[in-house]
Amino acid sequence: MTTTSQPDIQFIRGACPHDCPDTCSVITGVQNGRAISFEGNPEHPITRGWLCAKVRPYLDRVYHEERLLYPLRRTGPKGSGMWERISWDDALAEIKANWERIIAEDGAQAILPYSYSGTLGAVQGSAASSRFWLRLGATGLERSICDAAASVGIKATYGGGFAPDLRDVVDCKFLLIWGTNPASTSPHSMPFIREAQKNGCHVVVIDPRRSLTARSADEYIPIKPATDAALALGMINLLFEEGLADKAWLEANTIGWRDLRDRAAEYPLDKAAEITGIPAEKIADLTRRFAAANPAQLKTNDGIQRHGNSGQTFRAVIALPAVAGKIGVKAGGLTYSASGFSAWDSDAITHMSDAPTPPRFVNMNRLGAVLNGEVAGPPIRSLFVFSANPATSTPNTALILKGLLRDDLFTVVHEQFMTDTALYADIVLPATTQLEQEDIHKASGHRFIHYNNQALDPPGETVSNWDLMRKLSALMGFDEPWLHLDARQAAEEILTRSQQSNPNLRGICFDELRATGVAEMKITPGMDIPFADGIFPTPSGKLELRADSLIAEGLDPLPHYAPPKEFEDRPANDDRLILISAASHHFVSSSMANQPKLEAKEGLPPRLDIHPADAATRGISDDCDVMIANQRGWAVLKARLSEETQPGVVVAPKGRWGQRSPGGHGLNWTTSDDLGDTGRHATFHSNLVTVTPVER
Ligand SMILES: Nc1nc2c(c(=O)[nH]1)N[C@H]1C(S)=C(S)[C@@H](COP(=O)(O)OP(=O)(O)OC[C@H]3O[C@@H](n4cnc5c(=O)[nH]c(N)nc54)[C@H](O)[C@@H]3O)O[C@H]1N2
Ligand SMILES: Nc1nc2c(c(=O)[nH]1)N[C@H]1C(S)=C(S)[C@@H](COP(=O)(O)OP(=O)(O)OC[C@H]3O[C@@H](n4cnc5c(=O)[nH]c(N)nc54)[C@H](O)[C@@H]3O)O[C@H]1N2
Ligand code: SF4
Ligand SMILES: [Mo]
Repeated sequence: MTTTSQPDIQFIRGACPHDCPDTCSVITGVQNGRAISFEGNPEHPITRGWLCAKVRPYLDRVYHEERLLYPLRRTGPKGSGMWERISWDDALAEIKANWERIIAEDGAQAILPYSYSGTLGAVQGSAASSRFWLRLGATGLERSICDAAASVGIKATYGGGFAPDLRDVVDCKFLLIWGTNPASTSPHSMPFIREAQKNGCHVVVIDPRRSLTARSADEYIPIKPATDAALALGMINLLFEEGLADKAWLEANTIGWRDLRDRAAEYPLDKAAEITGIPAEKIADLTRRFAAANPAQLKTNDGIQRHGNSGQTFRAVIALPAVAGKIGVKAGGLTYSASGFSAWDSDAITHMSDAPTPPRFVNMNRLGAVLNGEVAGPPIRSLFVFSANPATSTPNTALILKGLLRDDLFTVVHEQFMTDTALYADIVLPATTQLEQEDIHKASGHRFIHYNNQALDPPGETVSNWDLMRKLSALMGFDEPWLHLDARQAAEEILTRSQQSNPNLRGICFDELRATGVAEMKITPGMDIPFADGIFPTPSGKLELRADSLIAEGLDPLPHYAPPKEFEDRPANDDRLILISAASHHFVSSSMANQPKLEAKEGLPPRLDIHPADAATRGISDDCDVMIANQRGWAVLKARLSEETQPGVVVAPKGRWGQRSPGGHGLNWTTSDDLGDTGRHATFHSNLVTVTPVER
């Protein structure tokens, strides 16, 4: 049922597992047990038959000669890269012996599982990251590296992520793309945006640097990093001052609009202009045009979430379309995430009601600090990493490596490749790719549910995340059935139980989903156009422009602008520049960054974009090696003089591996592990570095 046959080729329907709003539907052609083609599903209304630059060559990844195929045990000092092949039985026995000793002395809380975005599947990602670890009683992980600032803001304000249908964008007349770069990070939204442009839509991008998306927009507005709250509040103030705010809609559908109006009054145009670096007339003009257009939409995502002040910034930005009266209109409103439509039942994923509450939590952004003792109670004595590469992707690399080098830390890494993190493990376990495992997927960018059928036998002795959790459950003597279901049973359980709590999922038949690989949700009437029914799943049932739910967490219930800690009180002669390390075009975080063709396409050697004015004062010329540095660490890149960034801001994409970079240092040697203002979120882009030429 799951295959369509040609003479001797089977076509298996699957889903892209990566952290990307598009969640493409993919079809793998398999002949004699080997994948010979990998393509986007032509019938899928969002995928439309094509895949992005990074995942199109997925078979290069699957058949990469450096795939890890067998368990390994460290034989030299930590990080030395000296290994011996061992059997799965020996690997598991060693894990068991270490864990039993640690648990006897300090309890299972001394064990920390660290996983994140390797796969976003409900089984291989979410269930594998929760069930066994809850049952074990391990330390819990605050999963705050990516969308924590926005999660707090969207829930407090709108009640959840309910974006307009991506396909409706074609009818939008004014699209404000704010702090996101979909041309790289959600490429399947671009054809819809282009069609809108053909239909007369005016597309504006607000970003500190001219991103790939900005290059094809109708208008690009550069902004000083982390000042977006001042811009949004300045615009909101003008809407009220000029009678452009939709007061009737605000009165009927929101709480706190008068408080927000009063707060916004603290941001007159001149002040907003001074803070953001955008001329006052430009802000006024943008505000008036956004207000006048219908339907008009604001599209935002992660770029504005990576600063110390992002929680309040995000709240200010998402208030704008509400004040302008754009919500509840087809093709208008706010696009952040569509995840709210497809929410899985959290207990169906985790079985937390059947397991003990985690004894404590640590914040994943603070991994380095945590491994070096920043934890209440006994230290972390065993770290288990899977679906993540913290030695590349988590901030403050130097501190993480110091922790990973601890002799008394027992580290296991389950991986497809010998990543910067796996290099420091005591035991490395080989992991499957998406073609070798089964899973069910929802999407954050659209309204389709996908099934990933297994296309290939696992190579060597590779094991999926979920099967590894089943092995670990058996190893530790846990016999609850919910730990031992196979992946298909777990997927079916998750869908079936979620259908009880989420009506949007009810029309989906599991067997049909497996057969076709795709099912469209039937959205509850009234929410098809988000909030057209005027019902918001917030405590008040209204859109909360003043979110009193935040007061309990010690937060300002109204958005405001304050600079991130990293940028406060900068001396007049401070010559440091702000480093923005947003998404690359050819990798997903650090995944794919070891595929030579993609690495070359992204650019070798890795570049740092610097404005010619900043380069001149530092004696930096095009192609010269430069060191970026601060109190946390350094990395070396090749300078590219570019007017696509602004003075004061340097740009280099995230994801390059340390082991493939000069001196073994990637960018995150410089990034801060300070936590942001709400959601204890990551602050990668609030990063001041000196930039100096280096001799090589
Ligand atoms: N090709 C590719 N796609 C990816 C990823 C990848 O690594 N590569 N990563 C995936 C993941 S994990 C995520 S979370 C998403 C991220 O996807 P996006 O939402 O696009 O986030 P970023 O690329 O981090 O940043 C987007 C833009 O925000 C800008 N920005 C930075 N600071 C500010 C600011 O203060 N104000 C404003 N207005 N803009 C700012 C950056 O310059 C950048 O152009 O993409 C996913 N998709
Ligand atoms: N400087 C800077 N750093 C950033 C960001 C930034 O904007 N700037 N963005 C941050 C963001 S948004 C995110 S989401 C994080 C992402 O950080 P991570 O979640 O650590 O993502 P990756 O670095 O891609 O590492 C994922 C690893 O999982 C492995 N993997 C893939 N599939 C599987 C599987 O099925 N099983 C197992 N066991 N392993 C698998 C891959 O080989 C890869 O090594 O990075 C953050 N890092
Ligand atoms: S990374 Fe995104 S665009 Fe690329 S194939 Fe996966 S879901 Fe599609
Ligand atoms: Mo992310």
